[in-house]
Amino acid sequence: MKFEVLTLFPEMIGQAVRTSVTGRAVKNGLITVDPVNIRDFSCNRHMRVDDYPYGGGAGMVMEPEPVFRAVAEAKRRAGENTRVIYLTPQAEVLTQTKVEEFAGESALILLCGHYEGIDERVLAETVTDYVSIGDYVLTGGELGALVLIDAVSRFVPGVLGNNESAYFESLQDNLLEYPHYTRPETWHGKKVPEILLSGDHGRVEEWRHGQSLIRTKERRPDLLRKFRRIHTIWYGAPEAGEAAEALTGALSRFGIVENYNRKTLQKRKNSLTGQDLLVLVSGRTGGDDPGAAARFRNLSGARTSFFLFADETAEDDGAAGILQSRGFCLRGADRMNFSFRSDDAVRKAALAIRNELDNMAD
Ligand code: 6GU
Repeated sequence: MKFEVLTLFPEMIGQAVRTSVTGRAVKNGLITVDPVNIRDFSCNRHMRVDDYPYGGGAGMVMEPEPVFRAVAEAKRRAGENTRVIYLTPQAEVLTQTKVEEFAGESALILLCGHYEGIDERVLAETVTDYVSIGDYVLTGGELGALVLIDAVSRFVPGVLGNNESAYFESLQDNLLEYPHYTRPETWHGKKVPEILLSGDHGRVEEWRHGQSLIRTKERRPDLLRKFRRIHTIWYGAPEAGEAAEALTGALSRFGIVENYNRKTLQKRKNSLTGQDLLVLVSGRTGGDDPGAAARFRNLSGARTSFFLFADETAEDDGAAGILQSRGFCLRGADRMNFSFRSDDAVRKAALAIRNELDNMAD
């Protein structure tokens, strides 16, 4: 991943990024962070890049031309179609979903403003994304750029010790992390929760999920409204099962995957709530297929959102219509060729779902 950072304070970027996890990533060549000094593109002898605002008022405004030239230089280095992200409090606040979306790019250009801001015309002409890191005002965009670089770098393969952990971080699920403990077993008279010493992995996971819920309810009730328990149901060819497992894993650490080729599941009553999310993955079916109506006769929702992913080679069996008549609301549908299923396709599908969920909650 390549980051081009346009700034008046290049040393601020260089110093911070060469520390800790991002520092190691730079050393190992997994990410590159190249500051571009906007002042180098000044149009006058004094290297001035700002001027008084038209219409009067306090402060200075960064001129359009030096910024335009700096962006052009960054695009020469990173590619003409690279996204240009302007760090500004006048934007939507960065979310984990957005971070993952950015992580899907091979390069990003980060534009940091200073003073009162940048001339609107060059922003309109060059910027593709506006990002804020929170509802407070900073003196410039550099800290925002560093936050974005840090959060995105976690998704670059190899940057974290364990490749998996970027995805299994709590915010993926819109839940806060459960509490963590290490030795000693008793510290200042406080004991580590008994269950963590039990060695029962299943019960530990269940306890952690419960703790995540309690903590989110206490500290971030706004996030809890976005939490959806993922139920993935697949049927047809076994590749659909593989795609279902991969997609569910990319969405949540608490997801449930069920194989609806099995008659026992078709017979069992399965009622999902509005807090659940159904992901349907349908592969190519054989001659003994009972059809969508029979398969889902015991499955019902309560205005439960669902997404449908069908194999390109599978026939449309009307599953979407059946489910809509059984209390489910279709939020998105796509065709994927599961036999050519790539991790990239799964990641994109997961992102599409998360984006839709984030939007639904707002
Ligand atoms: Cl990204 N930039 C600036 N200048 N101020 C901010 C911000 C960014 N996010 C919140 N406040």
